[in-house]
Amino acid sequence: MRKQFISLLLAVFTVAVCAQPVISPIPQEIRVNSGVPLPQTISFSLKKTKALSPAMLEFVKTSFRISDSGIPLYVGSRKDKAVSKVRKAIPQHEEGYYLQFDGRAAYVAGYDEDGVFYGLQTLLQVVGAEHPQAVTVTDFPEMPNRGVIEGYYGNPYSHQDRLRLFDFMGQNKMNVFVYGPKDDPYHRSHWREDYPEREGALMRSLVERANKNHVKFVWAIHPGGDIKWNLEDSLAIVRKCETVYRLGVRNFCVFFDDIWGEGAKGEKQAALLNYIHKEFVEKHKDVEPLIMCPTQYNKGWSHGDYLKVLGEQMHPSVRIMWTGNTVVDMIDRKDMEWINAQIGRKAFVWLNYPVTDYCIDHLLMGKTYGNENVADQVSGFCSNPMEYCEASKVSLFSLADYWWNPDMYNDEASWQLAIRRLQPHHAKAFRVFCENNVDLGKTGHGLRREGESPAFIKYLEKGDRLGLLATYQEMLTAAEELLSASDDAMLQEIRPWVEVMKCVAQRGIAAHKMGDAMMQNDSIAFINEYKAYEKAYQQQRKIRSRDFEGSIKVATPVVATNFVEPFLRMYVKQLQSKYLASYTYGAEVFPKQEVADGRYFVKLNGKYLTDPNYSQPNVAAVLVTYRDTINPQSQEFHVTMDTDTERYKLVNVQSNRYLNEIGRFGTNPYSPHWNTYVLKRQPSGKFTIQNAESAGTKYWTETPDGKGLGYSTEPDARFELIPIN
Ligand code: 14T
Repeated sequence: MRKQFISLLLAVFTVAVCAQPVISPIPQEIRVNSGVPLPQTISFSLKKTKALSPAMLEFVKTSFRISDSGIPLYVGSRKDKAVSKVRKAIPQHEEGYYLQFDGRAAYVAGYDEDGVFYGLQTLLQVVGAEHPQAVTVTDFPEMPNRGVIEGYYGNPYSHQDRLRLFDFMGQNKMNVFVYGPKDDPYHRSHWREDYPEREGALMRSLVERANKNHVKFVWAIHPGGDIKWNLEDSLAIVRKCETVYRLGVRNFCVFFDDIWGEGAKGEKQAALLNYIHKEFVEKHKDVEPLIMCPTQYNKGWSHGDYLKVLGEQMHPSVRIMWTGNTVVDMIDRKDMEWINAQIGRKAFVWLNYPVTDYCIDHLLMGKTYGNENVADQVSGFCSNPMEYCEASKVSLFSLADYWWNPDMYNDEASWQLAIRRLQPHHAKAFRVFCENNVDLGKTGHGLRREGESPAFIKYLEKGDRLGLLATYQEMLTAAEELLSASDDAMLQEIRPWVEVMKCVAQRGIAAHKMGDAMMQNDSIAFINEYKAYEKAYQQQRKIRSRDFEGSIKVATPVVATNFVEPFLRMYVKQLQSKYLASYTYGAEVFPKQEVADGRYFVKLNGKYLTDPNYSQPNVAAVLVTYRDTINPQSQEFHVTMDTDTERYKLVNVQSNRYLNEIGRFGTNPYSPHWNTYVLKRQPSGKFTIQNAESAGTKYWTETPDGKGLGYSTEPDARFELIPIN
């Protein structure tokens, strides 16, 4: 800290014009020697390369400008001759490095190979700056295992996603990737089976790319759903690990999360891990200690002696994962003290942020805040991201910053830098986008994120109508810029959300003009603007993400849900009733629907209508008494009026499958003649739902056991449609 302060002071005094170079993650100690004039483009001539590994040599040659007349560059780890001149300055810390670059020569001296790699990454940032400066950097990470755990439910990352992610991780000094996508069948549902040739080859190339970036590729198996605690299944796991070992993987992990019954027993899990340790890890010189995710992986779920049993019975080298006080939680020191005492070792944090598998319509692009400095209390700290790999990088960038040097972490500065680094050509527009995709709304997990739509809120509080108009216009301009530039992976990935932002902005502008028209008593303009508002809203409702054949989670993107969206709905509704109180012109354009198009819970007799299994074709809808917290969207429905029939269509939000006339999520193409229903609002506010046209005239009701949908000739007036925001 003190050193940092002194070097900061030095930097302030010695650098008159240029600010300190922006290095991320923020180094432990950086000194700027600003008297040295440096050219804009810098090339190096490589010296004494004998001790360098071929991979490192290749990395240097492909990353820097190399020329015989360049600045001499000496690269090596602490034992190498190349860096003997600066050996004493190398920090005694794994992955640490010393970098000295004074314009006449550059030394990149790592404590180890990882340190060399990170020193080179820093040098790349120094020479890549707009105005390169001479620097001396002494640096090391404070947390040992920093990275990403692909551990969510939903569409696993594509091969290209992962390749790009590993490069990004290398650049930002992250060193672990845990491979555990819930919906890779060879990880979980069919864990006993080998990867087919093609998938195996892809995994091999992933491991290569991870190695190149000094990222440990950890392969996880999730056997707890149907494991038998016998020798046969223990052998099956070791055998499977051997096949993955042959693909190049050297780090392994076993997950027991989200299971119950037989698989959840602590003694059995501990014995299995010990077996794998003995029969697999110890049999290979190059396999590192195991990691495991317990069933009781957060404090809220812990009970009995489960965690103590793991701690006492499991080999001390096995690391145990932990998500905090709840499933989705930020981490503080007290939490870590508690869990570490339970398990007799330092827990390996599995941070469920920015994962959105429980709120798939949202992107989490806001500031990453709320974690304390727990560097000395963890054996690792990884983030479970969104299934949107590119979008997740805003948070991952900041987490990398936090993991490396937690005391210097500044959530605001780190977020701003993430935006500039990820979208250098559209930083302003991307920032507007990020600002409007912050909060995740109410979920079963309770996490909320602050700071959404800051400009909008500022003007709303002041009652500044023109200010509000300016924020809609800013959103519109940003959306248009990002849509016309969709040339990189990030912009392609966020495109559906950008389209929604555009619609929200258009609605905002139309709503503003409705307000103007109202003040001017201009009913023609009012109705025209209402039509523009509705048109944009209808466009918005049609937008989907990941809506491809076989998609595991289709999203209906939402943007600015915390303030802008609810404000617009309320504002237009108010204007509409005010209008109807004084005017008749155009009144027919307002909806006369029994129920407005939107998303609803459909409840009968207090029970939720649910699509019980998105991967089972033609599955029957069920009625359940509880909210599904794993897959909340399985209980949500898009209810829309079919304009052809003026009847209603019910589509499950998660699976995107329509509910058919026999109460199943059908596989036939949708037909308004069969698959639309007559909804009638009763005086009680509840509804009846009736088949129509080709499907007859029967009313929906519950089956005699109360667990499913049945039919009756008598109307059942107990259906509720509960809107979801
Ligand atoms: F292994 C754990 F640490 C963990 O977090 N498991 C899952 C994870 O795959 C998922 O991405 C994450 C966020 O939804 O939460 C866990 O999944 C849950 C969470 C629940 F509250 C599954 C069931 C729940 F009831």
